[in-house]
Amino acid sequence: MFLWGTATASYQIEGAVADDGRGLSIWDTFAHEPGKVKDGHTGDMACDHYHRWSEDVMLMAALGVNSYRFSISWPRILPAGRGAVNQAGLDFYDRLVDGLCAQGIVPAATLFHWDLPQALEDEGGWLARDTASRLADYAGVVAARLADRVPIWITLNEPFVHMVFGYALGTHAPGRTLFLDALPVAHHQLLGHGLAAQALRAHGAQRVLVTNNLTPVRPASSSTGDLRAADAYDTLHNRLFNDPVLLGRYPDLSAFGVDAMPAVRDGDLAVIAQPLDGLGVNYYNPTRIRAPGEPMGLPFEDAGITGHPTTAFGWPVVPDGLRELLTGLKARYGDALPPVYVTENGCSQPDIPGPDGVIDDQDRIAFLDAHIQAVGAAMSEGVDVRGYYVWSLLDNFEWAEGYTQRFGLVHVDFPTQKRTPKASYHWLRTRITTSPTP
Ligand code: GBH
Repeated sequence: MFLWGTATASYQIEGAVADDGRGLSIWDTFAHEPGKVKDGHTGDMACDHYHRWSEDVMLMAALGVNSYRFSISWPRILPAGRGAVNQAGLDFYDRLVDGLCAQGIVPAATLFHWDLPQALEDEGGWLARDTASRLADYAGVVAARLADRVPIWITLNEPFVHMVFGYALGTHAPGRTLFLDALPVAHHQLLGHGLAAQALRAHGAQRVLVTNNLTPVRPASSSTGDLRAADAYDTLHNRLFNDPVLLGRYPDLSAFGVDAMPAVRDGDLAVIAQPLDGLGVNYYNPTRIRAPGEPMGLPFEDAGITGHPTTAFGWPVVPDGLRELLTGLKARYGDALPPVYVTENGCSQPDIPGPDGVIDDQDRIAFLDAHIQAVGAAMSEGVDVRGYYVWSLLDNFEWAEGYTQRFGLVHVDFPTQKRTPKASYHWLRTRITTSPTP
């Protein structure tokens, strides 16, 4: 059965940040620091999903999806990041999972979607090797309670984006600006993935995945300089996170003046590269890269994709990039590529109310239609794709953009928390029921 789903993440929808013993995450800290998030928005209330989860499950049931990808808030389960387990936090996910199962919706749980317990950040966050072991402990705790009903587990969401935005550039929590010194964050997350995968399996998880944010990289021209730059970017964005997991080795980082991946110890790669049941792929857009104008900095420069429409966020809309990405994975990894799950794809669009008051998000419909067709094309070219999840079910807290970017199939009026399905929601229901595969 092909999995059609919607995806969300804990800090982006739950709110209830002080309820039932939840601890602080790095996003609570970051969002409350003036100037970090647009308009001073925070996830304090978000979509109030913590209290409105059953309404949200019914929205999914009526949409007709057969799977739901959500993330578990680590500081709800382990308020201090380690040690004492907060049963009330586990109870929340227990209720949610039962509610999903009652509607025939397969739960797919992500362990880490960027909301690290603040207590672990105080001990170094992902710069500290110990955080990898803490992720594994947390994985064991949640799987012991939920793996009897949650068949699909995703260890990490987009470790590239967390490293770059959180630790290299500082535009996301925890707001560090370490540039290339952030590389240990990649290794420690990947080690955490491997250790958590072992813990999940030990507690009965059926399918263990890791989700990477991937982008097909297009050189701006066929000049040697542009080709070399594109290769360097591909190495940093894609291969740094795929190769260790799928091939058991890091790519050559010499273009970055790095002769060996830092923080790696004997045996780590064997832990990272244990068999996976699927690769989660989040796709938003391709990247066009040229040689750097200035030779001292990074070995690439973003040339920008031109000649395509853009979303409200300014991201180019290139559906064929998803086919290119999926077939490219198959070409590069061959039999080492496990089944692929598109664990996020979607776009932001401003509200355009139609005559009946329903948000008439035709651009989102066109976006989803074309990207689903791209998945279908990749499948007919031999890529084993098992699922497609729309980002996102609800308009939600879009990280540094606060509530200014709306990605939902369902509109949320934040002051009242009223949910109203958009035109795209109705379109997707028809699309899913008309044909069971992309
Ligand atoms: C995902 O990240 C996250 O998992 C999710 O939490 C988030 O809400 C969602 O996507 C929407 O943002 O500068 O034009 O080349 C997405 C990571 C990183 C993808 C920046 C697009 C740049 C586009 N994004 N990237 S562009």
